[in-house]
Amino acid sequence: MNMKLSFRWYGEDDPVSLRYISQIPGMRSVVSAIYDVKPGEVWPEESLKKIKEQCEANNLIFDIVESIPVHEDIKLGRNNADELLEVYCENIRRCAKYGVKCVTYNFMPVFDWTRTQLDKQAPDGSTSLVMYWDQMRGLDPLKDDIHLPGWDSSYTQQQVRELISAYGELGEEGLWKNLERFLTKVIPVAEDCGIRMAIHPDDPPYPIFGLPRIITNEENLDRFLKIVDSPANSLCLCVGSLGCAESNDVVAMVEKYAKADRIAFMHMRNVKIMEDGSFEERAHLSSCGSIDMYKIVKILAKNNFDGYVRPDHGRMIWGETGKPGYGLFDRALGATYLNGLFEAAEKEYNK
Ligand SMILES: [Mn+2]
Repeated sequence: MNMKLSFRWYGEDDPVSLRYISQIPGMRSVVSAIYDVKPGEVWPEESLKKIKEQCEANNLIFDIVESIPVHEDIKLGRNNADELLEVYCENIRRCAKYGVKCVTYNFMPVFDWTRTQLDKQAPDGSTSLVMYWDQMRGLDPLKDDIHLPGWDSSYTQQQVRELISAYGELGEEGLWKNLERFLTKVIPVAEDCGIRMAIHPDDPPYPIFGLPRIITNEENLDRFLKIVDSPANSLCLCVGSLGCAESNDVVAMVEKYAKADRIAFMHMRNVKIMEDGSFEERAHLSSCGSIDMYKIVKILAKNNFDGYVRPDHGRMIWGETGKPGYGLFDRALGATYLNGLFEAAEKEYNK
């Protein structure tokens, strides 16, 4: 197949073993990172070498990183940003040295993603991540102690408040300016070492608690790609993140950016948008959610997409426990579903 099927692995502490991942039909690449080093610190080469070897021992390739986190001080453009950018570039060089071809990251202030519940039970007994506005409304992080699932628990409430007000002052244009500074420094380094940088959209793609969000819609993705017009400056097109805002036409976005060869990585997951704009993560199948996976895969195949694809979050099914969204079973079902769609579409369009 043209596309490169991949699976996220959280390292040795991940309850899902590389051996199990290697047993999924068609599985090629492992998406991982050095998770025990803080943002802003250099990744030890021994750790990268170890992942590479562990993957190879299981007949898998470690060639995609998710993610090298961007330090808040880079996003805020603070005094130490230049030093931190230097570290960031060094990490890109080190990843390249151990065979990495694609690096995912995001430019979201403070929180990587926001959900209100991680184990919402569906009628069939499976559980998944959800974002319900009626659980969200009335929460004010500047006044209340909030512990939403998935938020970095290493911050104290006081630190969260300080960060939120710093981003409030920075605003969207300030964040754009700091993103431009990041790209101007990082993309030439990535180009030099043969890595495609793939920005992950904001999840969800609209403001939460007044924090600025910029990687959210077509207009902003266009603006982002123009800052540095190079394939090394590409997208991690997460259909579930962009697709949980009804205003985003994800199918049209995939078409536009696949044609332009600006998608390095596809995150495939389905969400069901509810009437009030809340959303539930669902099984990958098109009929389970609001996103037409087959249409998206056909577009990719038509455009000879040869980048990375991974089944994004899965539900917890068959009694599995572990990291919410990152169990083995439902993501493996997602992978085989995607294999089927891609085989059909690639045979149809690449005769
Ligand atoms: Mn994603």
